[in-house]
Parts: sequence; C-alpha cells; structure tokens
Amino acid sequence: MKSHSLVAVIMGSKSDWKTMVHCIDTLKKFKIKHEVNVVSAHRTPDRLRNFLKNAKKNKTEVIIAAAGGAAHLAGVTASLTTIPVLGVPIESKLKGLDSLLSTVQMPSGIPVGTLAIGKAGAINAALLAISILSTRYSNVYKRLVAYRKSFPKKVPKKPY
Ligand code: RP5
Repeated sequence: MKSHSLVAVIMGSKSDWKTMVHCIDTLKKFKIKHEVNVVSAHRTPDRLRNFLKNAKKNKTEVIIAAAGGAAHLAGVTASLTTIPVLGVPIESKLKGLDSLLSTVQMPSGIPVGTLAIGKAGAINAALLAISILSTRYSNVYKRLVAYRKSFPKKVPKKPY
C-alpha cells in the first residue's frame, strides 16, 4: 500500500464538513489513506491549482469533491486533472437540487461521477472510491467483500 493518500477529499467550504465527515468516517473504516482539505473553485482557485499539483506528485488515485449551490468544484477539478473525480452535491437552500444539477450535468468530455445529495452521497463517494481501489489493492478488495457480506445480518427479514 502507498504511503501517500490514495484518496483526496476536498470541499468548497468548512460548512460542508458536517456532511463530508461521513465520507471520511467511511474511508477510515476501510483503513484508506486519505487527506481532506477545504478548497473552493471560486474563493480559492490558487489553492485548487496547488492541490492538483500535489495530487499529481503524490499519485493520488481518486479525488472526491463536495460542494453546494452553484457547485462547480467537482467539474472544475475534473477539467484540470485526469485523476477520477467523484462529486458529492451538498444540501443547500434549494435542498441540494441546485448542487446535484451543477455537479451531474457535465457536458460531454469532462466526466464527474456524481453521487446522491448529502450524507448518502458522502458515504457512497467513499464506497465508490474504495471499489475503484479494490481492483488494484487486494486488502481493500477483501474489506469491501466483507462489508457487502455483512448486509443480510443488518437488514431485518420483517418490517415490524
Ligand atoms: C459552496 O458554497 C460550498 O461548497 C458550500 O456548500 C456553499 C456555501 O458555502 P458557505 O457560504 O457556507 O461557506 O461553495
């Protein structure tokens, strides 16, 4: 396993942390080396450029980018790198619909793998990153398979 972060998580604002903490918790559960930073495409564009320079140098394998409102962070990030970018739309004044559409509706050419709005998307972004890594790292694959096998125990057979 690499000593550098395999997954880099960025978010447009500190206010996104309450959602993205669920992404980080999931990465931690799977013992995935990761880093997390506040990086805004419109408020801190230089920070974004520096972040991507380091991600390239460190051979980061997946980037998770979360943003709310006019959420262009994932798209701009994807335009500046060939590292796969997963987007998490953060809940907003418009219940995250603005964030979802801003993240998911990329014109053809520059893809962003977009997850669900809010907490479910934050967790699934981590799980999708883990799935991507599992094709290369057998220890990650084993943890993912064990996690999937645990579902039947967690899901009751009866609804009452
Ligand atoms: C986006 O604007 C951030 O990702 C955040 O979801 C939203 C609001 O940011 P704050 O005004 O709370 O800093 O860029």
